[in-house]
Amino acid sequence: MTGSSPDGRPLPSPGGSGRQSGPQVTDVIVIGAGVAGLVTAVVLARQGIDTLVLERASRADVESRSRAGLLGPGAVEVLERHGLAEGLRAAGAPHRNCEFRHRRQAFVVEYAQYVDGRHHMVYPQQKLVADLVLAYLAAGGTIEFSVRDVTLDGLTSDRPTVAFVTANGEGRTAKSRFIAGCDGHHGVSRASIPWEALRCTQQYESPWAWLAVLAGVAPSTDKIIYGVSPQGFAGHMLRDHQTSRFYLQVEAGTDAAQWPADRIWEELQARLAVDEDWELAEGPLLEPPSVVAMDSAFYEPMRFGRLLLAGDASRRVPPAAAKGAGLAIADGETLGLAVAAALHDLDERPLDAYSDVCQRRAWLSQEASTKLLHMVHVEFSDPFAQRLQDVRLDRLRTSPAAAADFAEHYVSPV
Ligand code: RFL
Repeated sequence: MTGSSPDGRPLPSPGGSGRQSGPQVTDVIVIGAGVAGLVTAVVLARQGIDTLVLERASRADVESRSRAGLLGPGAVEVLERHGLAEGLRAAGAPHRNCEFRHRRQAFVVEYAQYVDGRHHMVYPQQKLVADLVLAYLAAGGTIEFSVRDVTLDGLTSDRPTVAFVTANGEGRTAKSRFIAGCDGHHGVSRASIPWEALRCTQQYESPWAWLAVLAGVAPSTDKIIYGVSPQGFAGHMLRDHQTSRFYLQVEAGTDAAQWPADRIWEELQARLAVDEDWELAEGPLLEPPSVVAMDSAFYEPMRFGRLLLAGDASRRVPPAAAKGAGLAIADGETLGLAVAAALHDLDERPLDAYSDVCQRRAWLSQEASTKLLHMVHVEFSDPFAQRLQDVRLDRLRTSPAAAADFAEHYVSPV
């Protein structure tokens, strides 16, 4: 197998799976070098399975794209099991409690104490992606970055194929035994499945969205803050010592351009304010704010012939409970082990169970997300819903049973 040079460009192959006139032949083609694709690829490559990863973005892009920061214990356990948690252990921060703010009063939920100490780690997703790329290359895997025009064919045959154009403009075709579709929610993999073969269960048009803001300022807190105020929800998340992530509840369809920095800080200051000595430090925005929809969608089954979907390619879970990356990591492990069983032991039972195993985890995570959204989002025109929200937050503050229930959702299954 070949690797990539440090800038991510493909190195020439000594033979076998590199550049050649006929189709390249490999065991598994993984489309997408996000967390789902890279965990799948590492699990496969470590088992000696010939694997080719095709990624649309450059290596520099995937290693600098800021997204998730909070990883639940289930995801961390997957990474530990495969020796992929070294960077996270060295530079990540444990996270065992979180703070709610409601009507200018703050209270902390020590959630880890209700779930045997299970807790999150704060570690930027792009750093994890960089760790996974290194681990995959060290296992002898091949990655082609900056590919384009990826098309899938023959998915119900024994030898599905993928055509693509390399970074230097060369058209290529690769044949494999399986294809792992890990190319995110708008990728080409799911779109290659005939629509009648997929069942989509979704919640259309959530009235809410989040304005996602990344600021170059040290967090003003050592724990995540979920702020509920008459102006709406505001979240203060942690990334690293110089970077903070903030979210503001906005109407779905909001144009992020209507939110210049001054307006963002004014609104964060108002929504996170408490009747105690606390200041929110402001800083420069590190990227233009974006609007993240709170819509949810699940596509089943996650298998069509020899194509298996994983991670965001098979669903969209709102980022409220910070489950998306964890689910993608867990899918990657399940997929890698199932394909390995099929190739090494001719045992297709794990592949047959793959979709159900992943869907169960995902729906549990959706339930956690839905509950948290109802806890923190303000229904401006519905006083009835607001009174119920008051009760929910009050119970969370005062009832150990309510806190334990929150904790279970917050840390499981990923
Ligand atoms: P990714 O990470 O989107 O990776 C897919 C990869 O596929 C590539 N690709 C293609 N490659 C080849 N050919 C094509 N045609 C391709 N089309 C796409 C893309 O370039 C990309 O590299 O999907 P994956 O691996 O399934 O991982 C999913 C997670 O990224 C996502 O669920 C999380 O980021 C969600 N999420 C969070 N999850 C958490 O667990 N904890 C969090 O704290 C958290 N915070 C967040 C989040 C998502 C956010 N956004 C951006 C919606 C915060 C935000 C703001």
